[in-house]
Amino acid sequence: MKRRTAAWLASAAALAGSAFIGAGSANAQTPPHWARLYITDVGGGYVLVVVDGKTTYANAEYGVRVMGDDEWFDDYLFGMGIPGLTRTGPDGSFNISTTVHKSALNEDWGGDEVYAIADVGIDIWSNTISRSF
Ligand SMILES: [Ca+2]
Ligand SMILES: [Ca+2]
Repeated sequence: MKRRTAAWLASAAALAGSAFIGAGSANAQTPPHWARLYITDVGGGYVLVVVDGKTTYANAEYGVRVMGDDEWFDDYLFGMGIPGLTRTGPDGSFNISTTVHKSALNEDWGGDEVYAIADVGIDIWSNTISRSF
């Protein structure tokens, strides 16, 4: 019985391994829509928040919501972009930034998990940055 469990575990691990390789090669393809969040200290308690990405929508209006990830309800922290004015480029790419005080990203007790949603008609989720702001 023990031996059988070990064999099962080994094949499960092998499956997990191949699934991981599969996911890796899928990621090698550039997805049609993506967004990336960057947060950089600029001194005096302020940080530069940059969101860039790419969509298939050219010259499309968009806005960005910077969010705090929580177990039950994610908090809206602040927005970026001017309605009607902020648009993607002719190739569907976008890049937006703002400088805020760190306290704007201090979304809960202890460590904070911050991500962005670029709204281009569809919502594009960014990576999450975990840090204590
Ligand atoms: Ca949180
Ligand atoms: Ca915090």
